[in-house]
Amino acid sequence: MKFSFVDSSQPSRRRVLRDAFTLALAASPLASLARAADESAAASESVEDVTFAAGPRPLVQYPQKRPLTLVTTRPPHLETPFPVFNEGPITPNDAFFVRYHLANFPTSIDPDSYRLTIKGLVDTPLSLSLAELKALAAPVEVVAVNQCSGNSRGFSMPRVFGAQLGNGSMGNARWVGVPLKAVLEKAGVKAEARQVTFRGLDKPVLPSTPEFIKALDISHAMDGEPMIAWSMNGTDLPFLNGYPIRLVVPGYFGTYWVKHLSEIEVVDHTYDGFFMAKGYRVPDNDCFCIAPGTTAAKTQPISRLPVRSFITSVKHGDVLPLNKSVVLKGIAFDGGVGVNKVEVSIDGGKTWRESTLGQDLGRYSFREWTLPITFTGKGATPLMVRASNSAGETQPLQADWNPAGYRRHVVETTHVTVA
Ligand SMILES: Nc1nc2c(c(=O)[nH]1)N[C@H]1C(S)=C(S)[C@@H](COP(=O)(O)O)O[C@H]1N2
Ligand SMILES: [Mo]
Repeated sequence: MKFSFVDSSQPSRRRVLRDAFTLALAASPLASLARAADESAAASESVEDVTFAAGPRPLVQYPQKRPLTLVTTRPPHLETPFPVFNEGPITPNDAFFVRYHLANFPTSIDPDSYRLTIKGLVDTPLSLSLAELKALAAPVEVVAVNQCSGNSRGFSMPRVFGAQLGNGSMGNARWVGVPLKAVLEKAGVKAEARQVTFRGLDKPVLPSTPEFIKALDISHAMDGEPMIAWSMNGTDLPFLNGYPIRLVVPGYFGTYWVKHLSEIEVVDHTYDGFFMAKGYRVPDNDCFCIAPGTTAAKTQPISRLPVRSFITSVKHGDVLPLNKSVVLKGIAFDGGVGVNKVEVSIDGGKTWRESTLGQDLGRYSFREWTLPITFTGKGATPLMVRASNSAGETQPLQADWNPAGYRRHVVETTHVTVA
């Protein structure tokens, strides 16, 4: 690894702290980041065990992170190695996935001069320091899943364009911050407000590349749930997960969780920037899906997470013992209704056995499940897992398809052998 942490000539406690967030040499931060990732990808001998069309992918290590699965280098897209999800319902910060759209993302941030601007249709535009933001309201806490819209895209059949993501572009963390609502109320939202836009510090490299700006309806922005968070699992946000502050939108796909949040603007229209009007849209129908080769009559911005579940304790190709109890374990989650049932089938979906749900960390969190099974038949055995929520929503047995490979939530099947 070639990350060079800036050497401090006046080591005060604050300097040391700040330097921990300085990812690369100031002279050429982007170049050194890219080079480091390339070199470590090329030199890597550790290859994550994934079995899908994209083939095996190397592990790479970035600052504040353990080795993560490389999807793309410029900009970095790193996935959580899947076995991490078997370790507990909270994804550790150093294993949490990383995704950026724009190659020109910050590599050094000074918390003392950081400002969050609130402008547009407000009575009083604000420019808040981190201290002012933190003092603005009582902190709130939520355990919530951040899942990329394209998580699992690499399994789409027929295959779709875009980075071939495995199942590791998701994570569950405990977030602490202030409600977005409190900040907007402090500025005073004008009556004409329709949407609120969010922008972070990252910038396109080329002027022709659209900026990464996301929008929420004013009613959503003011409903008390979206949060401006500075803490993740009890500590500052890792740099690559949005230090020093990011938007957390519980129940919504990660695309709205703007990192290095620097500017909030209240607008009187439906914001039509690229990442709302063109990108991150799904077919506007009940399944958010179309037949491959057809075009959606109408689309809408992607929004809430559908119900999903995984087996984490066994992987494809594992050999499980005959006539001996094996405890299967996994995770399930949804967009905030709350998972109330996880079932497993070992006979191709003919019969289902209900698992025991683990600790409830809140309706936006991963929920662990366990199920002891004694296999009494030898040979190839498909393990299928299906979650439902208390609104009766469940997972389809056949994958819904859309051209961007978004929102995948088919019943997962893990192929094992009983011997
Ligand atoms: N500033 C900024 N915020 C961003 C993005 C980005 O490119 N720039 N990508 C979004 C997308 S698509 C996802 S999936 C999540 C990923 O969050 P993570 O990198 O903390 O895992 O960040 C979101 N916030
Ligand atoms: Mo994403």
